Order: sequence, then structure tokens, then C-alpha cells
Amino acid sequence: MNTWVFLHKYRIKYWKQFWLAAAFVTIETTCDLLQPTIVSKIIDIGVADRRPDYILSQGALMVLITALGALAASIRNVIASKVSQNFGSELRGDLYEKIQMLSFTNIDNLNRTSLVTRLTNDVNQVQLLVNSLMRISLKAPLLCIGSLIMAINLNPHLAVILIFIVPIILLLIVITIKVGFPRFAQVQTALDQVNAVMREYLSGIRVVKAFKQFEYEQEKFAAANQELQGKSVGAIRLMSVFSPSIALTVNLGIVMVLWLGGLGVNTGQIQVGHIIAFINYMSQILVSLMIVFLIFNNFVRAKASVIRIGEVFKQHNDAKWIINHFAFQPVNKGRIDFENVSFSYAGLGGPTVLRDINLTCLPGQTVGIIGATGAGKTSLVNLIPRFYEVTAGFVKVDGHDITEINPGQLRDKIALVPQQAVLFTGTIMDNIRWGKENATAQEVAAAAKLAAAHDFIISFPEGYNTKLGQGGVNLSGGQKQRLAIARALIRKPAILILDDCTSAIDIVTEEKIKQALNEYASQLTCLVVAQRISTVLDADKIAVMEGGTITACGTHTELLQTSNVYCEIVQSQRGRR
Ligand code: M5T
Ligand code: MG
Repeated sequence: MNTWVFLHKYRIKYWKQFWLAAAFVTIETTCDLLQPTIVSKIIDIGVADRRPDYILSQGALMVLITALGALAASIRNVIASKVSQNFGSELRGDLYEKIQMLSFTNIDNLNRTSLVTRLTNDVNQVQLLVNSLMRISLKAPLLCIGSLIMAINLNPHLAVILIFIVPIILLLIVITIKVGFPRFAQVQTALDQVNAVMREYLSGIRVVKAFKQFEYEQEKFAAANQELQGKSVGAIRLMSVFSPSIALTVNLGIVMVLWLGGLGVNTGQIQVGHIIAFINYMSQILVSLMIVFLIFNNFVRAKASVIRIGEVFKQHNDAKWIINHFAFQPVNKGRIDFENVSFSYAGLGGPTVLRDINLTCLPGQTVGIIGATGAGKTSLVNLIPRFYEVTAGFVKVDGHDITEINPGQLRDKIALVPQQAVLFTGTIMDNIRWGKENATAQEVAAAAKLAAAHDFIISFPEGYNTKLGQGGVNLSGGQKQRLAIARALIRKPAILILDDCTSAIDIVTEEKIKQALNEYASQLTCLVVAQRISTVLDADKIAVMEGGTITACGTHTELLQTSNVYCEIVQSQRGRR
């Protein structure tokens, strides 16, 4: 798919307004173009022949034309602002929607933080371009060509000068665009780099401070900053040569007009008013060329942004959704089967993270998954809500391949507590209600009690209405984890997945949660990923993972006899319980 294709929709929607604005720009430019000719008439006829009535009537005409021009300019400004604002907010909305539809694989490819700049800065750049396109870009060529025609029309003798001036200016423009375009693009890339460094620094500010890595970060920033400075200087240098050389060329032309005109006046061939009007037209040509350059600058920036936005729109969700909704299978009980599942984050051909996984979890059962870090536990449980697609084999829920289940319904039945508790800005109440939108205050409190969170919540002066900062910054790690558990439990799902979510909770509190869960989970399928043996000790079944495969499976007592790895883990943790 072409990167620019996404703009097609807006082109179809706004082309009428675009041409309407163009019509008003044309009126405005025509008014601008008429002025010098009227001035020349006032001088050559009104002043030269001493006719005050003529001066007055032409003056009145000038006022009228100026007013008309101003009116047209205001209208086209209104249209341009309206269209560009609407366009910007629609584009932003569409992009947001697209981002929401992306699969985890897509988002991994795009880098999350850069999505923010695409949604804000990049959309703004394109919006600015649309605005300036409608406001001034049409004016530039109209004014330039119009001035040329009017000047030639006014006095063909003086117009000979244009034969010298125009090609020089055209040459200057072509050179500048050729040399300038890549330079301005480089400035944009350097600016992106500064943004990226700053974003990474801010998101990891605690770690930077903890490791006293200021200097390293500072150097990284300084390097990006210097690069930006270097590139900008290069681009500005070009600009600083371009503008004066065009001005010089035009001014040389004006000198020639004065000289040739002066000779003409002496011999009576040329009138004074013509010279003034001619100089006026030449200044207008200069103005229009400056506008071209301004838009050119806008265009380079917007082009980079359009490409970045296009990249997001180009992503296609590679999940194989079944089109026919009636074919979707319902989920009730929550049995999970992994059948010969293999998986790689990079799709087929990428490094295998899971290999030949076979595992069954029955409703009412609690299945523990244990294994060294990096063994693939998180990857395994993330396949159940279909965050990623398997590369081989099947994941089944209630006996149906999950690709045959409506993903919305599937995820409705699953409550997942991720390894890293993610909370949102808002109150504690809001955060727990994420699990169930219409939950009552009692339900929220009940879920919080199950997760052993109620006590610490009510110890806050504002209780459940305590406001959380972004990502829950004002809570401890264990408090965050307990809120994340409460948010999952309030859902009353068919499948509950706890991904090492008690790692920051002390053993006594964890024991309380386990007791509470015992009853809660008696009806549902519960998967518990853990590093600590104590977490999964009394599970109905424990799967031991090693390097992406399940090497042993059974109850605690069975595993003590059959699995060496399990025994080693138990040994290593003895005395810690
Ligand atoms: C298993 C790789 C990771 C590791 C392997 C989450 C994630 C993991 N990986 C990716 O390439 N991309 C990802 O987004 O997969 O990782 P895991 O499943 O996270 O392992 P774990 O949950 O058993 O480990 P831990 O530390 O949580 O106990 O090779 O590089
Ligand atoms: Mg993990």
C-alpha cells in the first residue's frame, strides 16, 4: 500500500472547499494585481493632466478593490482554518482508531513512544501544510504569473528586462530546491532524534538517577542536540544565501527598470506612472517567490510527517479473524488446551520462544507454571487472549480453536493480571472498575478485599477516591500489584491468569490472597505463573518450563520425584518459605 493513500479519503471529502478557497484566493490576487495599474493611471492621467476628479474617482475605485480583496482574504482564511482544523482532528481520530486496532506484533514493530509523536506533532505538521496550501500557496503562482502578465501588458518595452531576470530567478529556485530539500529533511530527522532521546530519558528517569547515569544521558542528548544544530545551520545557511540572492536579482531588475524607464521618459516613450507600476509588479513577484520558499519549508516537514503517519496506516493486522460472525463459537466454561503450540515473536522463521507445548487446564483447576526467567511463561499465557498468533499448533478454549472465537468475547471471559502492574490516571475506584464498568462500590470493595488491598486503600485519607498519578506512581510495587489483582477479580471471568503478579508482595499477604482465591477460583480455570514455589505449591497441576518447552508436569509431590529441575528449584528456595 502506498504511504500517501490514507490522504485520499480527505481529498474526496474536502476538494470542494479547497476549490472554493482557491476561488477566493483568485479574487484576492486579482485585486492585488489591479492596484499598481490604477496607481499608474492616477499618476499619468490624474497628476500629469491635473485632474482632481479623475484622481478621486480612481482613488475610490482603489478603496473598493482593496476592500473586496480584504473580504476575499478573510473568507478564504475562514475556509482554510475550518478545513485544516477539521481535517486535523479527523486524521488524529482515524489514526487513534487505527492504533487501537493494531495487534501487539504491529505495535512492537512501530515503537510505542513514537506513536505519540505521530499522533500529535506529525498530524499538526500535516494540518499546518493543508492550512498554508489553502491560504497562501495558490496565491504565490497566481501573483507571480499575474504580475508577469500585467507587467508585459503595461509596457512591453520595460518587459524586456524580465527576459533577463526571470530565468535567473528560476535557476536560483531550482538549485535551492535540489540542494535544500535533502537538508531540510535531515533537520527533521535530527529533530526526531532529539525527541527520541528525550522521551527515553524521561521514561527511565528513575533508573538514570539510580545508576547515576546523568553524564551518559547528557552526552547522548548533547550528541543529538549538536547534530540538530549542525543540520539546522546547514539549512539556514542555504536560506540565507537564497533569499538575498533573489532579492538582489529583483532589485537589479528594478534598477534596470529605473534606468531604462528614465531614458524612456526623457524621450517621451514611457510615462512615469508605468515605471512605478512596473516596480510594484516586480516587488509582487519577489513576495510570491518568498511565499513559495515558506511553503517549501512547510512541505518538507509535512512530507516526513506524512510518511510516518502513512507507516501506521500501512500496518495491517495480521491476525486471521474469521469474517463470518455467526461462525464464532461461544465461551462458557473456560477449559484451555495447548496442542503442539510453537511460537515466535517474529512470526515464522524467527527465533522460537515456545516449542511443542501441550497442556490442558480444566475448569475449576488451578495450574501453576514455574520456570527460570526467560523460559517463556509470559509468552505462553499471552497466547490465550490471542495477543499474539501461534506459529504452529492450536490454542483451544472450551474445545474451540481461539481463531474461531470472537476476540472480544474471548477477552471478555479472561481476566489477566500482567507481570508488570499497569494502572491509569484516575482514582483507585476507577482503576478497579476497569475490570467491570458498572460495578457497584460494594463489588469494588469485595474485589479489593479478595486481593488484600482493602486495608491499605482505606488507610489513605481519601480511601477509594485516592487519585493515582500516571502509571500509579504514588503507590508501592506491591500495592500496585494488589490493585491489578482486584481489577481482574472484579470481572468474575471464566479464565483467570496471574502472571507472576505477587512477586512484590510479602509472603504473609500473598498467603492471604491465596486463601481468598481458593474459594473464588473453585469454579474457574486459573493459571498461575510464578517464580516462587510457595505460590504454586498446592495447585492441581504444575508445569515446569525450561527454554520454551514444558519439561515436566504434575502435582508438587509428583514433581519432587520426577523432575530434577523442580527439585533444584525447591532446594534453592528452601528456608525462604
Ligand atoms: C521468553 C522473548 C524474551 C525471552 C523469551 C515478553 C517478550 C519476550 N520475548 C520477546 O522477544 N518479546 C517479548 O515481548 O521471549 O520471554 P518471557 O515469556 O517473557 O519469559 P518469562 O515470562 O518466563 O520470564 P520472566 O522473567 O518473566 O520470569 O527470550 O527475550
Ligand atoms: Mg514473565
